[in-house]
Amino acid sequence: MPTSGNMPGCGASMCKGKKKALKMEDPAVVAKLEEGFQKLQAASDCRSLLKKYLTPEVFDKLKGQKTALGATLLDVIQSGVENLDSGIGVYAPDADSYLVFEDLFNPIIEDYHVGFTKDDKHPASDFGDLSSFVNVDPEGEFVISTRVRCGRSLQGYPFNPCLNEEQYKTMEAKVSGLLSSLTGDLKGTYYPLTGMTKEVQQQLIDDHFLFKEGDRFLQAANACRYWPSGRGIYHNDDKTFLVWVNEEDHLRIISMQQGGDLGTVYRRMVAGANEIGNKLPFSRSERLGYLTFCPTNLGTTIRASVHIKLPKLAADKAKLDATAAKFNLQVRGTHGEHSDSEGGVYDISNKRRMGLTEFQAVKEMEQGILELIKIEKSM
Ligand code: ADP
Ligand code: DAR
Repeated sequence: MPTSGNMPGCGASMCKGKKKALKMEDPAVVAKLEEGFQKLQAASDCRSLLKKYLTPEVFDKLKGQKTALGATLLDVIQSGVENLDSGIGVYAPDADSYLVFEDLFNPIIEDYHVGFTKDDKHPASDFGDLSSFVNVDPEGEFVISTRVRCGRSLQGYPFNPCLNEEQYKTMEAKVSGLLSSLTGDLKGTYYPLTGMTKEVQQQLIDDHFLFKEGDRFLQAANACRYWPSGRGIYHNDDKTFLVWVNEEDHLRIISMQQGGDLGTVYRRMVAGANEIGNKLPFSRSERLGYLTFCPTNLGTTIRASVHIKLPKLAADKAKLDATAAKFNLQVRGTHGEHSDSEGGVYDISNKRRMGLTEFQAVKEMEQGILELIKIEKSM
């Protein structure tokens, strides 16, 4: 429910560049916004992009606006206000928020996506030559597993803060019905979170198949209401093809397997995304590419990662981070963002997702991982 209290309807996917700002006059929301802004201003140790780009001028310009669905600036910034240790600090409550609150989103997008300016346009989707990807670690010395995921939003539905329980359930029914028609390597079963035992759920999380629960950043963003209603996971028998339903995004389409065979993993994710996309209209912006709840996932929405051990490079974490950054790679802990490395295993993935094609993003990751392994071998 947007903070303005309006009951969300079905939000159309983003209009072609027209700003649809309405006047927001809810005094309770204005008061919370003023309080939140003062808190951000006072937080000298906050390093989020929200703090960096929510200047007094931008705040004054946006605080009185809302989208057609009733999403306000408070819906956008509340997670970053509550969690001052956020890296980004904002989420889009609906597709139109990227237009109505563009004075805040655009500089954040330009900063995170390495120079994707407000005048740039994300390229058409292009998965490229699927046969051109290699096994990044054929001898199996360093890479434990490889994963490629993309995010998708269903046209006609807003993002978490604007969804009601009925919509979560309708989306789950629509998606799980479609997934049941998948065949071959993609054939599998949908498991709703509702009714899943805690033991089964925890084992799926520990094995890196299922999303974690209780992410405080998502909770503060109003992304976990009615939990676990409408949420679940689909996977094939080998758990090499998985789909997350209504976690952070409407869909996360995931391919993963043991070892470093990036080509096989990528081809499976592309096949899954195409199969689902042929049956369900995805929400896509002419300028921003595929739309997602968090601006860090816009564009290709692709994160290609390896779980990898690089003991020599990782002996100096700062050096590992700096070396990875040279290849536009991001280093995370074993359980993804906001987690630590366990047993020397790091999750290393492409950082760039916007302003380049899916092929280029995964190729950048492939080349970067090959370079890291070469450096590790040379030490
Ligand atoms: P996202 O991929 O959407 O950013 P996370 O970073 O939270 O989400 O990762 C989701 C889950 O996927 C985590 O449990 C993480 O450990 C797991 N994961 C990510 N990369 C790999 C990989 N290469 N092999 C196995 N599990 C992985
Ligand atoms: N935790 C939020 C979001 C960062 C990007 N990760 C996502 N979208 N899962 C932050 O601002 O740090």
